[in-house]
Amino acid sequence: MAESRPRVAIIMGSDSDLPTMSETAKILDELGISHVMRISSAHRTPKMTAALAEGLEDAGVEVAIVGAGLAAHLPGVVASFTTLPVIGVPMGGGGLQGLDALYSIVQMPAGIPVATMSIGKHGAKNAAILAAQILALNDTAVRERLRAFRAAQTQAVEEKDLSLIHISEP
Ligand code: RP5
Repeated sequence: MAESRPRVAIIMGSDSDLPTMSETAKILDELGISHVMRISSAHRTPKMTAALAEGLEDAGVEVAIVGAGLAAHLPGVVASFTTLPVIGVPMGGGGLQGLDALYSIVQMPAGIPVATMSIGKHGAKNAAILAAQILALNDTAVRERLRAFRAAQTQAVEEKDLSLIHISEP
């Protein structure tokens, strides 16, 4: 990354979350946003999680994106140790196909919000875009890159539509 200071921290509960949370990193790379990835568990390494979350602001991080599965307490625990915006990503899979993680992350009690995304890779991608939108409030370069990202997305759909019309012609 061009900047050494990570603007976004991607934290996940286990390395088994990496295939999903890598999607977050890919979009942040595309948008030119510096980030750091960490593994820390709310249940297996609670002290490490507290220290990590407490140190985010001093490290210059502006947004935390936190992914976890099953009884997914990690996003809420991170949020309890920082006033930075925290975006939660529920992992899919498990016995309840990610519904357990979704409910664990989204049902935060008043006072400690977590902006909860959809389950799995869609949520992981949207977490990166939402983080970029937060940073874009005070960063015109990020805003411009977001606009270009949207325009490319629109163009890709239009091109697919055109190719479909072409294939369907007699
Ligand atoms: C959660 O438990 C992690 O976020 C992960 O999604 C889930 C399972 O972890 P592993 O047993 O695969 O390490 O804490």
